Amino acid sequence: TSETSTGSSSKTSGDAQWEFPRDRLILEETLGEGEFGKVMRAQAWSINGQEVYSTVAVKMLKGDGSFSEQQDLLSEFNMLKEVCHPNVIKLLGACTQKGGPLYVIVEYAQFGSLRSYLRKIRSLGFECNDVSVAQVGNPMYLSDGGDICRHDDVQLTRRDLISFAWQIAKGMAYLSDMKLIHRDLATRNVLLATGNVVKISDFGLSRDVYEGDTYLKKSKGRVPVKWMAIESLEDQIYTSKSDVWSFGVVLWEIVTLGASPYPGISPERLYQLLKAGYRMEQPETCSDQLYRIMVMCWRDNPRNRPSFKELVHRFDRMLQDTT
Ligand code: ACK
Repeated sequence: TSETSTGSSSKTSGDAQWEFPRDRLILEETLGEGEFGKVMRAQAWSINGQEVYSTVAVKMLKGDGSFSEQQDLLSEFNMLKEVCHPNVIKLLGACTQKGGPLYVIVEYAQFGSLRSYLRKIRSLGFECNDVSVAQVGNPMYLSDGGDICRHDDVQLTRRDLISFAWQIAKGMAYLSDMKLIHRDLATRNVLLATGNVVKISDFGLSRDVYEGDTYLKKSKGRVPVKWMAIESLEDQIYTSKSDVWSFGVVLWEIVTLGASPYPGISPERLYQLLKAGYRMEQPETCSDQLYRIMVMCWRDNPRNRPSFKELVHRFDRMLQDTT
């Protein structure tokens, strides 16, 4: 059934269980495109076993794509076959047969990327007439547990922001248990679905951990410098603890409602600054407690950073304290 086909048993089975006929897919609008790839919203007929159209997201290359881009998309497809967690985007199928481009079909997340959602909230914040919202810009506004934005259909509280962090940590704890390293964790690669459920996405750069717990990147590709751990910048070493560093940057993006990290600092200069001990300062909107966690994620020695499991516990406690 389609229920069991979403499980993690595909390493031994072929792609047949994931193959979805192209003629049952109606591509609609482009949701976004990067340099090489693009994501489209589509309707898929009977992809869940029921005789209905479901809204899905389809990942594909732009144009033909080079060999390495094709490999990235295939590698993402292969990673997604292995994973099954509520906070990780779910693979629904793929069109891999010759006679058309490679399509990877995943669940559709209603609110798009967490980054664009946070930015939308920030821009609405200034328009909202709620008192706590009018205080956007006030250093305390994220520290009092109140509303950040209440605007027609959009409402966001400080608790929601902590819940985003908690859910991302849970998804990442699962991935690190699975010995998977994401390598490109950032709010642009986290999606927001109905019910404020967060889904980790964009596995194009992720790799299985082969030797020990370290992945050494062999070739130069796209590098998300401002999310990268100091050892990844220096020696191209990637572990779950370098994902933890990126998670610290994600926390910074969350509390600043989608700001761009290290404002005013060029990617070329960043490594030297980090090496000299520089770290992003506490955003005005960030509680001391949250900033302490960020700084722990950015410790020089990967072993001194918290694990995702520890982070889940910390956010669990914070959520209990913010009810
Ligand atoms: O912020 P957005 O609207 O949400 O723009 C990006 C864009 O595609 C490029 O990544 C959106 N996107 C990606 N995957 C999905 C998905 N599964 N569901 C909904 N939107 C998606 C993302």
